[in-house]
Amino acid sequence: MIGEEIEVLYEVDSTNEFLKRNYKSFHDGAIVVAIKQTAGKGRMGRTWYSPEGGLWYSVLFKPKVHLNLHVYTKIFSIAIVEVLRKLKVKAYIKWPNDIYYNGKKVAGILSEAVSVNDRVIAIIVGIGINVNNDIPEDLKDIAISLKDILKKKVKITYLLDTVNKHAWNLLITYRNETENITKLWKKYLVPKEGDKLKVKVDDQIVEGTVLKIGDDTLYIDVGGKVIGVQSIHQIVE
Ligand code: BT5
Repeated sequence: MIGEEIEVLYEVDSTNEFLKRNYKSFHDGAIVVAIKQTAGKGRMGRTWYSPEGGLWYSVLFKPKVHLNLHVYTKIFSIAIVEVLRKLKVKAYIKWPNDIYYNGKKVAGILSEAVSVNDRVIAIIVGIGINVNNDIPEDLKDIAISLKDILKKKVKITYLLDTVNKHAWNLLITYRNETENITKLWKKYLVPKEGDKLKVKVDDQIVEGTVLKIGDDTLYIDVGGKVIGVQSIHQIVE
């Protein structure tokens, strides 16, 4: 189960970092929730704004057989989107793993592996959802909270519980057929294969068509030449 063991911290630098330091003291499926993070982080050293009112937590996995890191990220992306859709929030996944609503980011996921002597011994999946927190002025164009979408507050414990239960069901159902997780992930994914995109390549904006979607790379046909896009931030539109 996810969340049978739970540690709630009022304030911590980052729940991912906390679990990296303390994973030995927790069992498989344990979660660490913070009321606020002082150094919440995104991918590639980016900052994740995490004041009181949001849902900021990390899940620890210590299975006998590890799945690829992407599988855990996809499972939580799908779980969050499906739980939000039940709340009538038409969320979608923006490649590779951001949760968006109407062009703005509602949630983000940061999965990390803990390795000892090149062997993965634990996986930490960090989840950040803007729930009842305000969005600061400098992020208002790109981020949104559930309370502003629904015009009312959402119970954080309900969200935590339903996302975890749903993620656990997906994991148990599909852990031996991860191609079905990818299929489900693609169902909610934007862009889709065949979509037209504008991409920034060497400071030039070029238009292309998505040929193939990979976990780390989008393959785009730009006038007959195939280019690989590594980060969503190269995508303009
Ligand atoms: C992510 O990174 O989207 C992963 C976020 C994971 C956060 C959770 S919270 C619990 C756990 N503990 C941690 O320390 N982290 C995890 P990325 O795709 O790199 O997006 C980062 C970018 O999103 C920033 O550069 C900002 O532009 C934007 N951003 C920052 N805070 C935001 C927020 N609260 N809501 C929406 N966008 C935000």
